[in-house]
Amino acid sequence: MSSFEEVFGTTPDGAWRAPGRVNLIGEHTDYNDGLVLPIALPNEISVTASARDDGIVAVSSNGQQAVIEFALDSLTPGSVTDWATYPAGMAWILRESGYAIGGANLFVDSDLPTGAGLSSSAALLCATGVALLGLRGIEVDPAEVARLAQKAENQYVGAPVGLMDQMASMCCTAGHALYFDIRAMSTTQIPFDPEADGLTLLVIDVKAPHRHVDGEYAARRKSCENAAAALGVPALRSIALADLDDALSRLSDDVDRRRVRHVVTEIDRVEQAVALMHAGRLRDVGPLFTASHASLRDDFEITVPELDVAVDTALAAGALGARMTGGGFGGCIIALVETTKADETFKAIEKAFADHGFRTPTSLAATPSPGASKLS
Ligand code: GAF
Repeated sequence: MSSFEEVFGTTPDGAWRAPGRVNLIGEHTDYNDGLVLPIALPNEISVTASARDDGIVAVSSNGQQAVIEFALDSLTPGSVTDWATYPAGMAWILRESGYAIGGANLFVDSDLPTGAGLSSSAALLCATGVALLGLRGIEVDPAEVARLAQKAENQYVGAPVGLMDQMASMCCTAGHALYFDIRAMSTTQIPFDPEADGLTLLVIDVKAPHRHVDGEYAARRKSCENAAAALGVPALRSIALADLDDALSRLSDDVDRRRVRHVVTEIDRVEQAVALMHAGRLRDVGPLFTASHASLRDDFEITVPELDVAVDTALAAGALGARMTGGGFGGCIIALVETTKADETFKAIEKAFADHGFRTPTSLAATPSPGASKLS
């Protein structure tokens, strides 16, 4: 354990935080101009910071003695590597976008698991962004910080991600899911309180080993873009569910056809889920989760055995619905269960994992939490 004071030998000017997320439904739809429905988690990344007047940013994190330093003036994509590429990328995009940030000492702490598909990258970018801006008293709309964080991840880190994770980290509110329409760039806060209905949203990290996540993500995105171009639309969002069969008949590539079917049906499932939540019918959202998982497994082909076993076991234990959440190829599942069955559902998954020789899964609290803010 270390602290800002131990590492930098001075007192901080303030501390800022940004949370991770789980997406309730709407997977791999964001980069298709679609709809998503994430909640922010209580797990978050904090950045404790002080301003410096020499144009240098120094970053350190809990558990690491090393301090990594870079000069704001000489930042270019690729110039800072390892985990510090995220704070460097955020500093770079803020400067490129004309924000008068200056040098800083940044101490990063986290209770958000990395590599679990809970968007720790977006949380680190957003926490760094609000800290660097906050140190200079610069006020920026949260959705704009999210957009800058996405640009940093796309252009500095080199990951072709969509805008869902950053928006969740910046714009979620406690007790709500964030209904985000990417094409319209509009957000609506949807009350989400499973406990009030006697329900629990289980979030289970299946601890699957990393399997070529980045390349597969880029390949899915490319496939969607190729299909949109072949269909003569700006993005797959433009294909209505009623026109899906016609669109599929115009595509020659079977893989592209299945990718398109996932995206178009998934966007429709988000709309159905939101309508059911508005109508107070949360239990009826369960089957949409399960249909989403089947689509991600069979058409989008981004599940792994751990995710499928966890979902199948949750359903066999009586879950109302379950699905993988996030980018895929590992990470977490969510399962909507009667609260009275939450413990036995998790135990059933633990047993199934032991039987399959998988790593031991862990569960997280899924309390819908607020987006990024100043801590002190
Ligand atoms: C990852 C990406 F970062 C998001 O933009 C989104 O595409 C998600 O995978 C899949 O829905 O988290």
